[in-house]
Amino acid sequence: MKLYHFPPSPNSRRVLAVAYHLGLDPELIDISIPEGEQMNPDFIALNPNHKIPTFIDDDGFTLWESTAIMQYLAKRESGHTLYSNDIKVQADINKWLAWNISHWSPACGVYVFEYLVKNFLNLGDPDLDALKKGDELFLRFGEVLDDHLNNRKWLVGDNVTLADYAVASFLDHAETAHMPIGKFKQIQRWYADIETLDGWKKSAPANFM
Ligand SMILES: N[C@@H](CCC(=O)N[C@@H](CS)C(=O)NCC(=O)O)C(=O)O
Repeated sequence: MKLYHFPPSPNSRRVLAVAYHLGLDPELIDISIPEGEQMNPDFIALNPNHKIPTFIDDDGFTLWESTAIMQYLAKRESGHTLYSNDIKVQADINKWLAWNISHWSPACGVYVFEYLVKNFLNLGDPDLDALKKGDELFLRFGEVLDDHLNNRKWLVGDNVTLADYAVASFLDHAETAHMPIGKFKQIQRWYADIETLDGWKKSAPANFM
């Protein structure tokens, strides 16, 4: 199996962490977003959105969208707790996956773009209006996450699931991207546990943006 990725990207990190958690070892193909490698016609033929992560299974089955790839890998493998077959537990995991796509990743993404991507690509100073909007989103949805984690080790049930990997994926950049995470003690405690997971450690990019 192959995974086209850009190592600092939270979108590819969550897929790689899940793959490693499951004991998989995909061939990694680096796509340098700053150098525009995602615009190569061969890559666009795989993913017309020209976005990483993009996954190809051993039989040629090709899939894009990080959440769909995580779900596919978890369904493909057995003997793990990442994606329960119980319909209510799975629905709960799906709820957090959808929440991550709709609310949490866009909130975290503001800081990553304004502080890291712009710096990396020489796109100028952070936009204060964008950061103000980011603060509104981050504080609003961060409170939901922090409250939920109170007295819970993981987001759903007693074991780490896809929900944890998905929601955690931007937080590696929390400090360098100046996310206002300071007041969210439960998120910090939970993320410290994520950082102890073998799949998370093994998927860490060698260099940050
Ligand atoms: N919803 C997508 C988002 C993927 C995404 O935004 N990837 C970015 C890097 S973080 C990308 O490839 N951007 C290149 C482009 O849009 O041309 C997913 O979860 O897989």
